[in-house]
Amino acid sequence: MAFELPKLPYAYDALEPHIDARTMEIHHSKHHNGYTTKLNGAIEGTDLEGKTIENILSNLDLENKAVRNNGGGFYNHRLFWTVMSADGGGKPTGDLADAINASFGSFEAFKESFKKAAATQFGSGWAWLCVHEGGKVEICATPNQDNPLMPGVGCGGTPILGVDVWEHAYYLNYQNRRPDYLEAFFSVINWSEVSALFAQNK
Ligand code: MN3
Repeated sequence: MAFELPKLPYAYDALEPHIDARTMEIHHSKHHNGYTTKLNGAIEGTDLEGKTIENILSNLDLENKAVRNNGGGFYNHRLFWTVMSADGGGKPTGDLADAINASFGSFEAFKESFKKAAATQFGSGWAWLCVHEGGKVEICATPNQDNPLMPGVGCGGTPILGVDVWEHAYYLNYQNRRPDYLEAFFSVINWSEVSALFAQNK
């Protein structure tokens, strides 16, 4: 079974004005589609074919650049679409809110740390909120399409929130103003989905 580009769970314009429709369309139909196609090409006929993306990335040989870049790109964007929503924003509640308070002291302190990790990732990459076994949450950032599932990369654990800071994610609307894009991202975070991922992976 080859990997398939997942459908967006909303229309391209659903996240406006925070993330514009043109950016979403290009990002999903060109960038994510490209990673998916190249991932399938990279694993075809190898012993990685038929494995889950989580299994592939968790056991990745980092020297396998085609799978590292395109498998990471496939997984990262698949997560990214689901952690945003037209009726997102606000704050997490329940167990996730407790875990965030335990690690960072407050939601506001978490938000500042997350935005800082994303804003200071040099060049292209991602910032993550990850959950470890036992429920501790941690922030980290990774370059390019790396992610914390990859052995020895980032903070480990399972990503439950990620923000894409490649320029293709924001340049049309925000040009070089990455901090403005990050503030806008917080207006569309789907905390109910992030909470569900926390509960599944803690
Ligand atoms: Mn991207």
